[in-house]
Amino acid sequence: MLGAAVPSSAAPDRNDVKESRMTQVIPAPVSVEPDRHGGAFRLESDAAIHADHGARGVGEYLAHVLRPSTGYRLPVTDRKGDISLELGKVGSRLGDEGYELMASGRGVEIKARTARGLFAGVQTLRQLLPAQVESRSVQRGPWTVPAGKIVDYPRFAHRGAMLDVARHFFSPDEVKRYIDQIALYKINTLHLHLADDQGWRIEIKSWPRLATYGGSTEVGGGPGGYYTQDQYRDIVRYAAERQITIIPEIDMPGHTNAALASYAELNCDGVAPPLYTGIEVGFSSLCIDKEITYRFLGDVLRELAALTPGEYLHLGGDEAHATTEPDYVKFFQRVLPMAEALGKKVSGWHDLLKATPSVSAVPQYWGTTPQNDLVAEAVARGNKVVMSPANKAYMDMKYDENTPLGLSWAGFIEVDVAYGWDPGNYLQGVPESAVLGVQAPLWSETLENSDHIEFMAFPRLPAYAELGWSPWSTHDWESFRTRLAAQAPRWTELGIDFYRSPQIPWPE
Ligand code: NGO
Repeated sequence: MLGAAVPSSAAPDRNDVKESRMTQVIPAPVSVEPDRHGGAFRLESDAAIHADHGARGVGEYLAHVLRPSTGYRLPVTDRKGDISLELGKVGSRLGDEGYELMASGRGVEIKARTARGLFAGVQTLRQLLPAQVESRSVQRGPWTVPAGKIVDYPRFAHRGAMLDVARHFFSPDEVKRYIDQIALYKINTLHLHLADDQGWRIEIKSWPRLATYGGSTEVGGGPGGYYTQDQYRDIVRYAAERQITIIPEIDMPGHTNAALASYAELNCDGVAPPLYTGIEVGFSSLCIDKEITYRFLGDVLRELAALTPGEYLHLGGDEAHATTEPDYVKFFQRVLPMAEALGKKVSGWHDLLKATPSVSAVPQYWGTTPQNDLVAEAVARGNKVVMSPANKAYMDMKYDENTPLGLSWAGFIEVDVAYGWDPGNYLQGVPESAVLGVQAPLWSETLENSDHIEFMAFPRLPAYAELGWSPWSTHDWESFRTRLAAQAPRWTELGIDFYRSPQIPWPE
């Protein structure tokens, strides 16, 4: 039975296929020089992975990716290796996330200043190997890497995805699966929308009913769920091993029905509303004039900050239609300093700018027009912005009118629309230097499981990843659609259920 998992007719690994792998990487690297003489490195069964001190974790991660499909032992060693992960001096323009990858007949060398850079190089290396390398069962190979040199570093520091675990709850394993998928494309932050009207998803020990009651349902009335603090810490650790920082969001003062339902005393009239399982927005508000509101948020933010090694807490702030504007400002003028006193920077939907947060706060632009005075004024004061324009970057928007999942309030977003905008030159008054990066949110009113997540995120997520990572000089729709098509066999190996956009020349 040993041979059963090995396909009987492995595709021939012709030279042209190998070479094209070098020019098909997503996100497009800064520079790619295939070796003029062709040639390739071939990973053999006795190969070892060398990892410098400080790069051991990345070495183990690479081995963990390569072992199932190759069937090789691939020990990770500080002695010589065929694939070598080296920390040290590289060109200064590479920064903390950049890397150099050199492949020749003798081996593959990845060099970077930090483990983050090596990790990015490892993602590139995966794409230089045949697609079958992503299989979870032993495949035949040969495991070749085309010879050549890649020098690469990101355009923007923040390359993010967001998952709404409030409208529908996703289990820790489902979240980890998504983390693995976004890591493939050098995404370095995952924003988790942890609380909304329909559910509170994180255990807060000082207010236990938030999770046990407020987390007990979801859109459509299913059982919902929440992460215990241990489970959440485990997710944070899992992400960190993949060089991804989690940004936790507690939305406020609107989008708070789950909290208000859990504790009657948080309501202005002292009466708890019922749990909510619909998809309307804008009807709930914390009680701005009650002291308990701030005691509550003080506790929540303190516990959340203690779970968060990353520098940001996201305070939501969107669609507070049930809060008057003066109340909104009053509210955030009390809450913003609370977050900062915990040693955290604040992020929030750009609506938050109504309360004029400090210049260290990062507004996330989710509007649908290329002009917004609040954001332009904040940039003039010195704030940096994360770009998530809903009509370009919302992965919960349908691809077209036939898409079975998703919403369409911001329009349809086919792959060309997802790819076809420049985050560094999109919003009036927001030059590239004021853009921290790009984030693609995935709201889950209509999404219930990993299949649904994948169908909406693939193939758009790689487009946002490329907008965030690659130099604008590489931006080219024709090239992108061909390279995107070449990713499909990898997704198939990984069991990713993707949308077969008619715009992309998928292989048969
Ligand atoms: C809006 C709204 C969310 C919805 C989402 C659906 C923001 C920032 N607030 O985006 O509550 O889930 O649209 O696309």
